[in-house]
Amino acid sequence: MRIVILTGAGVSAESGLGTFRDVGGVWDQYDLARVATPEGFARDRALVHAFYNERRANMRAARPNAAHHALARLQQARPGAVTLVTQNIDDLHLRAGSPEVIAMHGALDQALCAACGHRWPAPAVMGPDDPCPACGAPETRPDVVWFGEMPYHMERVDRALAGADLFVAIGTSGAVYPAAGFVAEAAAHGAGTLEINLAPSDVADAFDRHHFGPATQTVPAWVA
Ligand code: BJW
Repeated sequence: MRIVILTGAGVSAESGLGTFRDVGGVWDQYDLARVATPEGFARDRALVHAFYNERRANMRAARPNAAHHALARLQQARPGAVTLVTQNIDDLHLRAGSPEVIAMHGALDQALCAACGHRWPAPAVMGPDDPCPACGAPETRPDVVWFGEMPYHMERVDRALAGADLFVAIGTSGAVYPAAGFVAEAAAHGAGTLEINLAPSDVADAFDRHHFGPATQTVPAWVA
């Protein structure tokens, strides 16, 4: 049985990291267009760095929860059979012991040079004038995927979806593409589909089955 699992912000919510679209979520506090688009970065780099510096500090203070640990156990128990794709830029799946994670929206702990494409471990605090250690250009940005940019590792994800027997989405609202389209893609290739979420997502109707409730309860119960 080949399983593809997609996770979103809901899986890290009970670790204290805010979701985006829930009431009081990140997009209630920040204007998405200013902090999560290339145009926003071009307009005010200091603001965007401050946004990600704060989230990096929150990530480093957070701990993986029972849902991250359950998914790591599942991957360890079925070597090579479970593809874990996350939209999250936190490192909680890796810290829970997941052997492999496809981070399609990038990683908070990586810096990227917009001039030469060099990547390196992000310091705790990044600023608009930080030079790239490879080319020296002051074009440092967080290595994350903003609206209008191409998510990472899509060929790998598409291959996994085409070969999946089961697709499971956990803690994601189904509001952002291409991830929101994975359920249809997997189903078109014959996979069964399961949504695990606090409440029905925007694409809930596309799933065969649902488990609703907090991830720290529903995910360990599903994995067991
Ligand atoms: C719990 C819980 C608990 C709470 N237990 N559950 C029109 C149609 C189709 C597409 C487009 C369109 N117009 C524009 C587009 C494209 C655009 C898009 O989708 N826009 C939409 C707004 C419509 N997408 C893009 O631009 C993407 N790129 C792209 O499409 O490139 C072209 C291309 C790709 C592939 C093939 C061909 C072409 C890039 C998207 C980049 C998203 N970036 C962000 C920010 C950067 C990273 C960061 O700062 O963190 O990524 S946006 C933000 O949303 C973040 C997340 O990864 C992403 C998804 O959010 P998520 O994880 O679903 O969180 P929430 O808050 O929305 O939901 C949380 C869920 O958890 C809820 O359901 C809760 O109920 C639940 N929950 N507590 C279990 N305890």
